[in-house]
Amino acid sequence: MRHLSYTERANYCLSPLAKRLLQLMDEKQTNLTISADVTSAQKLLELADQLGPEICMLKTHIDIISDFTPDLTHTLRKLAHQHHFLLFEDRKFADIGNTVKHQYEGGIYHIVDWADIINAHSLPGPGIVQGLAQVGRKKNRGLVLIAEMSSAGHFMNVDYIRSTLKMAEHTSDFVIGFITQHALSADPHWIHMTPGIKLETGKDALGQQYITPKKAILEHGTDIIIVGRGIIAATDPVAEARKYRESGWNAYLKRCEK
Ligand code: S5P
Repeated sequence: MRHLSYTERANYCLSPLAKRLLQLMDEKQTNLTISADVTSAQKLLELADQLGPEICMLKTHIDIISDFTPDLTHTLRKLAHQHHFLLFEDRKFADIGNTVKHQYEGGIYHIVDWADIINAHSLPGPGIVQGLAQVGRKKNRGLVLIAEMSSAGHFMNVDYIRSTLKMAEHTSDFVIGFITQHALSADPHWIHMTPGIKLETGKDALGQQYITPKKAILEHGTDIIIVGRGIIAATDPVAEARKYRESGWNAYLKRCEK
């Protein structure tokens, strides 16, 4: 069977946000997400502005910013609108439903007010999805469940991954897909996002493991490449982002031909 394009797959989505993301990728011709893991607000905004035209999503770790003010997330939203990308806060929620509701909505960061997408571990069971959905659904947000990590020695075995997919299946109007190294399902509405990406395979000193964009998309069947240091630590992040963008996009085009 021919692989469907992102736009064709958008028709199968119950979540309006998943639909938007799939359409945006084809319109903009990019399946690249930048992981903007920097600690200063100014640096984050610079990256968002410079790399905005190249990406479908900007992934943040808002709690590593040392000079956070609400102005940062207002400006990020403006840049997301201007350059046509979505904001993904990599919060990795991992608690009971009632606690994650507060963490998502309140505190200093008010994540639900600015992040289109958040992620969570499936480990606590379905309550975590229900809690986040109570906050995020009314704002048309989307949740990505972490099924399989990129780090060496993680405990996410085949049963865990399978159970994560099963848990998501009950809430596909809010859960839009997975953080994973391999596609989990052929259902066209699920969006599979892969971190641990570099143009050359390898690892870092703390257990991170890298595969190439081509391997993730063509061999492992995933949809979005998430790249951090491969781009942001380069001397010319824009030129480097274009290389990743091209590599990820060509792999997708090739997959569509199959
Ligand atoms: O399994 C995972 C899941 C995530 S979200 N492995 C990861 O590395 N991540 C995140 O992706 C991680 O928190 C970091 O923000 C980014 C990878 O960064 P890089 O510099 O190694 O590309």
